[in-house]
Amino acid sequence: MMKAVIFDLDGVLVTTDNSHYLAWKQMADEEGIPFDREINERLRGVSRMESLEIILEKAVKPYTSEQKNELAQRKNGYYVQLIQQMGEEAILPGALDTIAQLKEKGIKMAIGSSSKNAPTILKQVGMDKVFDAVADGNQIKNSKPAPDVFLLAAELMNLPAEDCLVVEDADAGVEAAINAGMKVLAVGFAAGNQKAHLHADTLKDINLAEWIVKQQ
Ligand code: B16
Ligand code: MG
Repeated sequence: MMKAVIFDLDGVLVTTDNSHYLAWKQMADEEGIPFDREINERLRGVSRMESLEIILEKAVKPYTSEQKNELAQRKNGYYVQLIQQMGEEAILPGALDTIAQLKEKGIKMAIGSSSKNAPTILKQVGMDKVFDAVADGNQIKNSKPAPDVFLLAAELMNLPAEDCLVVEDADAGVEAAINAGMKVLAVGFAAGNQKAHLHADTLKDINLAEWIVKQQ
């Protein structure tokens, strides 16, 4: 029985994607590595170090693991500066209404994000007290498309995987939800993903609470 929704954070509830792009772009420009919005699309839902590896495919010189750590840290410094200026305006269309409707129907909610900055982001947008559980990049070893972050979110809510629906904007995240044995609503950049069970451009375009109640 469907009892809970696990939200991805970046690109589903909040729009941090441009800040990720700007921070990677600054680091890549400093290093003389070609980087554009097309390459940036491949980083959606992917962990920080795996994102760096994708960016380094275009690098002309090899980097040691120490240097790679420095590049990732440098990017994160730029990113944290950007998200510290962020507020409620970063919340995506339909997110607050969907959360309110789910709460009203007594449906549990969690975060399942690859980001190690998830707690900061939730605080910045005033959502730090909203969720029954937060599973993020700080608590897991294998990032999406591995199912770990969603399985952890379900475990933290004391629910089996099959009782949870994931909302994702990344193909890697849709894959992760399926690998976890969960249903998935694909939104935003993943809205066309045919592996997902439900599709919507934004959370504004679907009544998720109603859909879940119908499954119960
Ligand atoms: P950080 P999500 C993901 O968040 C982003 O989509 C992805 O672009 C980013 O590289 C990843 O978090 C790691 O973020 O560097 O802050 O740990 O979409 O899973 O909420
Ligand atoms: Mg995302």
